[in-house]
Amino acid sequence: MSILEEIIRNRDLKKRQIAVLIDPDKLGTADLLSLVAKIKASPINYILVGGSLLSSDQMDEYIGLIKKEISIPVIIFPGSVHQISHKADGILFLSLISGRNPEFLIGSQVVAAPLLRRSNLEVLSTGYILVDSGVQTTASYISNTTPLPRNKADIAVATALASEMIGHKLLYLDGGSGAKLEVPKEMITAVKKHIEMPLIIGGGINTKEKLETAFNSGADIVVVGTAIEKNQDFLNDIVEVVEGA
Ligand code: 1GP
Repeated sequence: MSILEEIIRNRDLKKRQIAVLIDPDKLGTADLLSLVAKIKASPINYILVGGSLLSSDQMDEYIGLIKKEISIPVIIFPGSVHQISHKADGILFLSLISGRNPEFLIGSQVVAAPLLRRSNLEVLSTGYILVDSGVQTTASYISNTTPLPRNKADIAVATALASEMIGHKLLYLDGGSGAKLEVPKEMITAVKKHIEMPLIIGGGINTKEKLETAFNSGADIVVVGTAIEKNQDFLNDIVEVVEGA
């Protein structure tokens, strides 16, 4: 089964799906291995690897280490073309549709496409919307784009509809890594009501309550990065929310 089929099947079964985001710059090998062991013993569905500003040139080695230990899909969440690794299972082929910077709408994708065609990576076409989260995030600064205003659910809906009409297969609403404020629940609910494709939510999810709210508002997958990076025991809270559904 492809990764997309797995996401859709879980969504149709109303399963709460979790993706743990790992930034190779922030997690050394020893911490990585202990985290992967914990993930292996949990119901986590996917591992995302990447970051908006990544200096590590060890993506292959890093992902190789993860793949050796675990069988759940490992998906690249790329900040740039340099983060493509053939060791992963798939890649979020992102188009930053909240922004108006052509480089992140189509430029990088053109450079990446021939590399991806030669790889075995599953390409997951994803409309990527950065939502204002109270502070400027690395993603918005590096991409030189303005995030979508957090009180404008109508703009989020229109953008999501355009994304679906263009043909994206997934929609990702992201406050950005370490977001001070998570994506508003009203925005998640409004977007969910208008689209068929699976909805991914991330950015600033660091409590059980926020995780629960994201799922109850309509998230099919929630991405958690910083909270686990700071405290791997947060995985226990995640398991409670996922299994308490
Ligand atoms: C960032 O959505 C991801 O792009 C995860 O965010 O690191 O805040 O969990 P956090």
